[in-house]
Amino acid sequence: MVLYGSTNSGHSYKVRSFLLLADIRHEYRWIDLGKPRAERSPDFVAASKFGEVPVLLDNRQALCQSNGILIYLMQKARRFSGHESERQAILEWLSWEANRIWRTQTIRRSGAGYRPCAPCLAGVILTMLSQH
Ligand SMILES: N[C@@H](CCC(=O)N[C@@H](CS)C(=O)NCC(=O)O)C(=O)O
Repeated sequence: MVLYGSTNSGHSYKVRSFLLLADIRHEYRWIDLGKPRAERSPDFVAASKFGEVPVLLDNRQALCQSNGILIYLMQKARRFSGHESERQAILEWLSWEANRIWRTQTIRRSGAGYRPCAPCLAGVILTMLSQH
């Protein structure tokens, strides 16, 4: 597996955390979000449907959207999937969290005058995640 991600991205952080915690072998390819999208590595540009990280390559299949990737990994690796009675709660938490990240990013971007991916969520989200 190959994970395209960035240390400035909370969305990437979630997927990388899963891979590391579940001990899944993968290659991590760091994408410089400070570069214009067209100048990022051609393999990433080809794999990334929305031009964003994270993207997980598995058997030539390019998966995007962090929570979609988490659910894929959960099913494939049979890790962190919880008991059947907990599945709905897992989906609820993933949906709750996606909305929180989106809002935080939007607030940061508007504060930064809508520069493309203002040092993303780094400060805010990574700090938040590290505290839990
Ligand atoms: N909904 C997507 C959001 C991904 C996203 O916003 N990624 C940002 C980094 S945190 C990105 O790659 N931005 C690229 C850019 O702005 O050029 C997910 O959950 O994966």
